[in-house]
Amino acid sequence: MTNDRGRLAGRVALITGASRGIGAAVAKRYAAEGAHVILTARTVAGLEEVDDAIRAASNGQAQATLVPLDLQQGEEIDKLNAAIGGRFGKLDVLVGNAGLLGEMTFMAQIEPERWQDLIDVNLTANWRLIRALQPLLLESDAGRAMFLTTGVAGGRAYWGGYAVTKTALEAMVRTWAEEMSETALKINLINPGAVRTSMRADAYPGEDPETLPTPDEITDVFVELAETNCLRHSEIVNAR
Ligand code: NJP
Repeated sequence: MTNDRGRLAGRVALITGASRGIGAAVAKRYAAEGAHVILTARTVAGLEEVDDAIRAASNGQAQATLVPLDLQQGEEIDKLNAAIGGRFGKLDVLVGNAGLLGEMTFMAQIEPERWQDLIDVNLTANWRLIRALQPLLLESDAGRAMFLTTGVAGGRAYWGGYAVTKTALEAMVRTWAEEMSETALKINLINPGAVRTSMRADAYPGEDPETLPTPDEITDVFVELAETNCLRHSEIVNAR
C-alpha cells in the first residue's frame, strides 16, 4: 500500500546513486515512508531491482521513477529540471548520494583521468544538481537537500582525490546553505560512518563486512532531514 500516513507522505524525492548501497536503502525507506522517489544511477538493473522491492513492499501501490543517468554528463543533469518540473512542478527532497572512491594511493601517483572522474562525480555533478534543481526545491513548501560526506574530508593520506573532493563538497554545500538561509530550503551534509557497501569493501578489502551496519540500518537520519518540520540547516549530521 502507498503509505499516505508515512513521515514523507506526498513528498517527491530525487536520490542519486540509487542503484545499490546507501542510495538504494534510502530509496526504499523513503518509499516506505510515503514519498514518491526519483532514482538515478548508470546501472539500469540496479535501479529496477530497487523499484521491484518498492513495488513488492507496497503490494504494487507504489513505484519509483527511474532516470538512468551518468553524472559525468552535465547536460543530462540539466534535463532533470524540465523532466521533474513538468511532471511534479516542484522537488521536495534532493539526496546527493552518488560518489566515487577512486584509487587509494599516493597523491603523486593518481592518474589524471581518475582524478578528473573524482572531481566530476563527487563535486561537479552535485554543483550541477544544485544549479538545475534549486528552482524546483524553492517551489516546495519545505525543500530539503542533503549530501554525503565522509570522515576523511579535510584530508587523509592515501585517500587522495576522494578526500579532496569531499572537502570541496562540504565547502560548496555550506556556501549554498548560507545563500539559502532566508528561504524555506534546508540543506545539510550527512556523514554515514562505515557502512556495509561495495565502496567500503573497496577501501577496506581485509575487513569483515558483517562487523558493519547495513545501509538499511542508517536511513533514519535521511528521513529526519527530509521531514517538513526538521529545521536543521548547514550541519554535518552523523548517521549514527
Ligand atoms: O557507495 P556505492 P556507498 N553516474 O559504491 C553511483 C559516502 N560514504 O553506497 O552508476 C551516476 O555502493 C553508483 O551507481 P552506478 C560515499 O562517498 C560511504 O557506499 O550504477 N551514478 C552507485 O549507485 C558516497 O557518496 C561510506 O554505478 C554514479 C553509487 O553512486 C555515499 O556515501 C562511508 C556514478 C555508489 O554506490 C554512498 O556510498 C563514508 C556516475 N558517474 C561516506 N558513479 C561507506 N559506505 O562506508 C557512481 O564516510 N555512481
